[in-house]
Formats: sequence, structure tokens, C-alpha cells
Amino acid sequence: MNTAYAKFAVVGHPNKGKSSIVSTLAFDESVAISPVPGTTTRQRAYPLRIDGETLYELYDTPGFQRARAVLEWLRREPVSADKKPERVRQFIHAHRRDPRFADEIELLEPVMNGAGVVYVVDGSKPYGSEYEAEMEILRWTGQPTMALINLIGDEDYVENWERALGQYFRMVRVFNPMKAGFAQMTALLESMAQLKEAWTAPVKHAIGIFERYQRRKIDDSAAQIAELMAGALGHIETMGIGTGSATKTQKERIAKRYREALRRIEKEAYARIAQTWNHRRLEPQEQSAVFEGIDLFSKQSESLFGLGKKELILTGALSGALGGSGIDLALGGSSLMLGSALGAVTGGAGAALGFGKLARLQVLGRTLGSNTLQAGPLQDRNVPHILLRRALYFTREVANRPHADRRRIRLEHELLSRRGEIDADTKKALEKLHRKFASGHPVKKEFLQQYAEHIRQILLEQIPH
Ligand SMILES: Nc1nc2c(ncn2[C@@H]2O[C@H](COP(=O)(O)OP(=O)(O)OP(=O)(O)O)[C@@H](O)[C@H]2O)c(=O)[nH]1
Ligand SMILES: [Mg+2]
Repeated sequence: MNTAYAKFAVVGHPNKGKSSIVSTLAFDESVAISPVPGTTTRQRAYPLRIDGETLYELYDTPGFQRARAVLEWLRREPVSADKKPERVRQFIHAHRRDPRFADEIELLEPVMNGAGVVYVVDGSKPYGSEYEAEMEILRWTGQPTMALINLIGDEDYVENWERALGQYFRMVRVFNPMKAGFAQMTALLESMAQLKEAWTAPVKHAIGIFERYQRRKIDDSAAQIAELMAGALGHIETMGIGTGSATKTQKERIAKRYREALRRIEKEAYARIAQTWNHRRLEPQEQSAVFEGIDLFSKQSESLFGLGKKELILTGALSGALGGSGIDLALGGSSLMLGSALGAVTGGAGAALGFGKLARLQVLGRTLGSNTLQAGPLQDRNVPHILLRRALYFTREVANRPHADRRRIRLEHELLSRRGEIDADTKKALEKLHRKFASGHPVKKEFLQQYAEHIRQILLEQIPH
């Protein structure tokens, strides 16, 4: 093999998380993972490519099915240690068309073609001697090998496993593909770099690129959030209304369209952020797919993401909103402004120029014999915070999610409470920019950049890099 990058074949017993490990380490959500043993039936290489450069390649392979029979065959003739890899090649050659050993051939081939061995076990299941044939075969390949202990269930037999694995493998590490974050991944790569001297430099190089890539994804997400905010806050919806003034029905219709537009802007931004983190599968297909039914304009979203009363006063977001919502505040409900503002919008109760408190609503002068009803830009000062906090939450979840984890992103109170709070100065600076985004004038690039820079600082605190 004269390729500069390292190759690793992930092997082991069926259903131990081999494919999960490949998925996480290759940032690839297309790797088939399932609770059914025997899901992977063919070897397949998953390269990690960044900017067109292949950093390393991982082979997903089927699990061992007949390790004892293979070992028996290998041992059938006396073989000196230096001839053992050759004996494994003979085995492959002799059984290439033998369906009984289809899985073994698939998993041994990449190893004999020069891939390092990553042997995966489940540390939540007790160690048993039935694994010894597998480990022995891997020793026969003569390739550099390491073992990963994955903890699939709750029980912990890691110590027993370490004792056994240590006798067969140069390196033994615990690695959980469902929970691994950036730090665990780089630590594992550091270990993998030690497996073979020729791989040390390429894998270390890969780690460097990996770290820069992480930073760039954070930068890109910050810019995407800034664009989401400017787009949503400045959004204007228009509707022709004939020659008269706007009717209640027309106001209701535009209010609905306005809210739908904001939801769409949010959804599209999430799709871009998900893509930035190679999580295309998490792109929201429908609104409910993102936050499991927690709509942007729901009270639940407001109480989870909106500013508390104290914060609203601190950031000045209350000014201008108190008028119509004094009662809500007085009652101390968490519904705060949004509920009443939306009530005004959906009920179409706002005066022609008032549009409740959510967004500006006005009838523009006659063009071509028709008046135009215009909704937007946003007026409510809490909605931007709700939008922003939802976006930060979504970004952090996507960024910290290993690719083996295929669950949808859920809102969990527990996770939310761990969110980093935005400090008061930043909040104030963001508020100021929110006003510029919602001014009705085109947004200057420098304001977008300022906003993105604030977001970048927040993300840097919340996403390991
Ligand atoms: N909770 C938890 N589940 C895991 C973990 N790793 C794997 N799983 C689950 O275990 C099952 C098997 O995972 P796979 O990655 O498909 O295992 P495999 O070794 O590739 O399986 P085969 O291809 O069938 O040999 C899947 O349902 C995974 O979601 C883990 O670290 N934690
Ligand atoms: Mg598999």
C-alpha cells in the first residue's frame, strides 16, 4: 500500500457496534446500523474526506461467524510465526467462494490488504473464551491491532475485558460511539496514530485538520445563525387587498402567512446548520421533525427559550411590549408577551397599523389599482431571543452528536438547563443588532458580521474544539 493515509478495519463479533464506530469516526450517517445481528454483510470503506483530502479510511465489516472453524483450518498445518500471515492469505484464497466463510473472507480481506485492526467488543457483556478464536485469528494476520471496548448496555465488565484483551492487543481503549464527543474522538485518533510508525504522521496530520475543521464548522454555524436572525427579523410578507382597507380575514391570512414564513426561515437555517455538521439526516423534513412538535410560536417554546421577566427588563426587551400585555405580566404567567401578541395577531384584533405586538402591519398605498397589506418586520422583542436560543440549542445538539446516534433531536429540559447563559453585555449587543435587523432597512454586512462574531464566541463556549 503506498497511500499516505491510514486504513483501519473495524472487526469483531456481530452486533457489537462496529458499524456505529465506523459511522462516528468517519462522520458518516449512511453507515447501516441496527439491533439485528448480521446487519453488515460486506466489507466497505468509509473514508473521512475533508476539503477533498482523505484523512483516513475505515472499513466496516461483517462480524465473525465461524472463528473456531477458521482457526482450526489455519492450524491444520504447522506454521512458524513468520508464515502465519501467509497462511491467512491461503485461507482467503481457498475459501473465496465458500458461503460458510463469506463473512470471514469479507472481514479478513481488508486486513490482509494492509488495514490496521480495530477489534470491537461489548464491555457490558461478560468476557468469554469464545472470543479467543477471533483474537487469535487477528494475531495471525500480522497486522497492527488494537481493541475498543464499547459499552452498549448498563453492566460493566471492562476490567475483565481489559485483562483478556491486553494479552492479544497492543492497545486497549474504551470508546463509546454513541456518546463520543470531539475530545474522545481526537484521543482515540491519537492512539490509532501509535499503532504503526508509518501512520503516525498521517494520523497526526489528520487530527490537525480535524481540529481546524471543527473550528470552521463553528464559524459557519455562527454565520448561519446570524443570517437566520437577520432573515427572520427583517422578513416582510405582502398581500394584495384590492382597493379598500384590510378586512379582518385578510389580516388573519397575512398573519398566518407571516408566521409560516418565519417557521420556514428557521427550518431552512437548521437544514444548513445540520449540513455544516454532516448531519443531513437530521435536516428537518417537517417542522415537527426538528423539535418534536415544539413549534416556534408555541407557549412551550416561549417558556423554554424565551427570556424570563427579569431578563426582559434587563435587556430592555419589555419596552414597547408592555402596552398590550400588562395583564399577562401582572399575572406572572410564563406566557409573557408572546401569547398575547399572538392572540392579537391570530385574532386579527390589531388595528390596521398595529398588528398586535408581533410584527408591523400596514396598508401600503395604491399600486396598479390595488392596495398592499404588509406584515413585518418583526416587532416583538422576545421572539428574537426565542429564535436565537432555539438555534443555539439546535446547533449545539447537532455539533455534539456522533454520527452513530440516529435519534432525532429532542428538547429535553435537562439539556436546556445546562445551556450556557449569554452574558448581559452580549445580550445587550445582540438586542441592538436585533433592532437593526428589524428596522425595515437592508441589513449592512458589518452588522451581520458583528452578530456572527458574538454567536461564534457563544458557540466556542458550548461546543468543544
Ligand atoms: N446504547 C448503545 N447502543 C449501541 C452502542 N453501540 C452500538 N449500539 C447499538 O447496538 C446495535 C448494533 O450496532 P451496530 O453498529 O449495527 O453493530 P455491528 O457490530 O456493526 O453489527 P453487525 O453489522 O450486525 O455485525 C445497534 O442497535 C446500535 O444502535 C453504544 O455505544 N451504546
Ligand atoms: Mg455492522
